[in-house]
Amino acid sequence: MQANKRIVEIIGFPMDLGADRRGVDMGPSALRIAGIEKRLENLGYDVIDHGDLQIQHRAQQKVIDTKLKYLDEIVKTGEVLANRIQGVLNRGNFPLCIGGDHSMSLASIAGVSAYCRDKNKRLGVLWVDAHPDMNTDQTTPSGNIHGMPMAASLGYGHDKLTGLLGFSPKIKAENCALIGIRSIDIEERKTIIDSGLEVYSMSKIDQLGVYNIMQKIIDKFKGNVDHLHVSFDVDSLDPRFVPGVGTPVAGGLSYREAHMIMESVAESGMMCSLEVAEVNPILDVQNQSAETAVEIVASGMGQIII
Ligand code: 4U7
Ligand code: MN
Ligand code: MN
Ligand code: MN
Repeated sequence: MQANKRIVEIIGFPMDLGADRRGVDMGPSALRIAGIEKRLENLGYDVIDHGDLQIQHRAQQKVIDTKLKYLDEIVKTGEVLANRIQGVLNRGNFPLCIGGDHSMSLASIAGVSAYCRDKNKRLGVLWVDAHPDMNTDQTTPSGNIHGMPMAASLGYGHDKLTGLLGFSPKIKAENCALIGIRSIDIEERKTIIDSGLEVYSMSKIDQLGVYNIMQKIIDKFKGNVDHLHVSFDVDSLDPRFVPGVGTPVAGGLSYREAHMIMESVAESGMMCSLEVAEVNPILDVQNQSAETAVEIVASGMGQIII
């Protein structure tokens, strides 16, 4: 976090059209109930919460392409979100997007990337997730767009997704790092290899430890990136601690490992935008997953920095 950016603008994106399992549209609400605003205020930020963007309900929609479910509404609302984020950054403030399923990232990264293009800044992305989200309409086993945002941001996939805001790619693979990964689809793997993305799987975390990996990632970003965007999918955490997520996968980050990732981010001082995706209150127990997500945001925003 840069010292001159003291205003955090929260944008809620109650999107659930990108996923099959229902309930992530209530994620923004759960994060607010878990006290996200107060938590940031306690860290010394001024917080403006813009409420939620309007998204058409599933009941008002039809699936036209089973390989790209709800494409049109995701693109339409994504454009609105992308423009909003650009606005926040142009005001010199810090955007915090709260979702919603991870198809949100198509838009948030598009907005951040457009801003970076204007300002001649090099964009880097840290992707914290159980999944690489590197599917395209050609490889997807589900047709769910929340499995595609990383691919689309790198320029893989359907034109309507890659072409958001009229340019592609939004990011360069060499300026990205993925961590927490433990569920990769067969065809998706090929796109990952083709892209050259740096993927730190759970297995790599077992071998090297989160701290060492994060030092490596931050070192790389330090030389090559001016604006670091962090995309945090809460299913990166182990479902034992965080049951309220869209797509739970066993064997995830421990509570402390997740914090260590975000504490390293905070320590680097490089993060200029953040999003939290896939909180699912329907599967949660007394809002504990949303509470954990809020704690993790606080770590990323400098909670432990004295
Ligand atoms: B999330 C999946 F097949 N890969 O594409 C797919 F396993 O944003 C899951 O990371 C995607 O939660 C998960 O549907 C998307 C599936
Ligand atoms: Mn307030
Ligand atoms: Mn994801
Ligand atoms: Mn995921």
